[in-house]
Amino acid sequence: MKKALITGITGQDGAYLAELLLKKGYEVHGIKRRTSLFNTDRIDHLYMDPHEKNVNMKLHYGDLTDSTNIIRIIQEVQPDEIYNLGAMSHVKVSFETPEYTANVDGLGTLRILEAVRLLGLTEKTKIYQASTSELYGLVQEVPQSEKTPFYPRSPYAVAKMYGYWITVNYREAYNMFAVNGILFNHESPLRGETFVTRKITRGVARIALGLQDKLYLGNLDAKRDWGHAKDYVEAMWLMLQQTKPEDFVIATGITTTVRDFVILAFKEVGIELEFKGKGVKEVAKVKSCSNKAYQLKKGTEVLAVDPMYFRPTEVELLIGNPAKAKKKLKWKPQYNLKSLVKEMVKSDVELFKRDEYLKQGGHKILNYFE
Ligand code: NDP
Ligand code: GDR
Repeated sequence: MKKALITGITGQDGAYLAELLLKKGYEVHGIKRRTSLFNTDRIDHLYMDPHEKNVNMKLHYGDLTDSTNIIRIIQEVQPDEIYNLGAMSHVKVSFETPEYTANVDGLGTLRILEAVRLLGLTEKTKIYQASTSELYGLVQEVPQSEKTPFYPRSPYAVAKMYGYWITVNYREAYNMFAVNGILFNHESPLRGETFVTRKITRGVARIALGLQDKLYLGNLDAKRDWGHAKDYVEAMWLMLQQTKPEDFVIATGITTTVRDFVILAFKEVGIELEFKGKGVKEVAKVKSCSNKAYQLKKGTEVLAVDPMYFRPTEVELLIGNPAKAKKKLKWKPQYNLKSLVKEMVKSDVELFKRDEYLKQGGHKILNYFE
């Protein structure tokens, strides 16, 4: 039985990857942080009682900022594969916590590589590093491929750039099987609530159900190449099954503005929008609402721009070229943007029906603006 160790197992990708590896018959180990409240919601359905026999999923307390902890866990587990997904992954927040982001996302990667080397596991353990399309930052060329030069535009991207190069360096210096997946944005119903797609689908669900009046967003002109996390974790696994360690871009090859994502998401609940104004004055109003269950009148303002969500430096355009992954990994995504948006909106409508019942019962329902 192969053993895999996943850092960031409690995150969006960690949850999908753990599920995939368990299905493939792996023994899965994950590193979770100690938090004052439980943080395992995304993987609770995979939980196995450690008191039972034949448990093939195990969680270890740890943190990417603690070398002693990383070395001990890797020594204990002796993994065949490590997926380094743990990170402070929010671009806007990285401007507020730049040093911590560098420590986790940059040095954290070094700690994993160095632990494998020090423990003499370089021939046994393959390493996947969660690199990102944010490395491309300020547009140098489109579509972006494995050969496109990097120009990072945030403390997050700069930290990930260190992670990228230290992975390449350990591969070349110590002959390790260590690879970068340069993944473009990927989303799902498990996406963190403050990333733009999930913020939009939650907002759409809450507005339709009468729990929220308006959605406030930042840059509506930003363009992203959005795929589904379920498809993207499959690509991570494929990269570690190759005979030669190589870096790969994973993307759909299609780019969409934030504004168009908003339009698609509202359409899923039968609401057509019309946009008015420009820049910080831009708003979206209801043009029509075909779903009788939702009481939204024509002309209701459901979206406004709030500059507090603008970034000091922005990544305006991402569009990836996944040709190498399609050819060498034979990677075939199952989702497109429409099916992704449909699944996310449906899931959030179901989720917030619970709040609707609570509201009907007289409970105060919080607004979620972050
Ligand atoms: P999430 O933010 O959903 O998950 C991040 C995970 O990292 C969580 O499990 C989190 O734990 C954990 N983590 C955070 N800080 C630490 C730390 N100091 N030590 C150990 N673990 C930590 O991210 P995603 O699942 O979306 O992304 C997975 C990885 O892929 C990240 O590295 C991200 O930067 C990268 N990436 C993501 C893309 C995307 O579009 N989703 C695209 C390209 C790259 P906790 O639950 O306790 O917060
Ligand atoms: P990104 O994702 O920065 O691409 O990083 P995010 O969803 O945060 O932003 C995408 C684009 O939307 C614009 N935007 C807003 N973003 C947020 N979060 N909130 C808003 O209200 C809002 N309004 C407009 C942003 O300015 C941006 O242009 C994600 C993360 O998962 C990274 O970890 C990963 O590496 C990259 O994707 C690829």
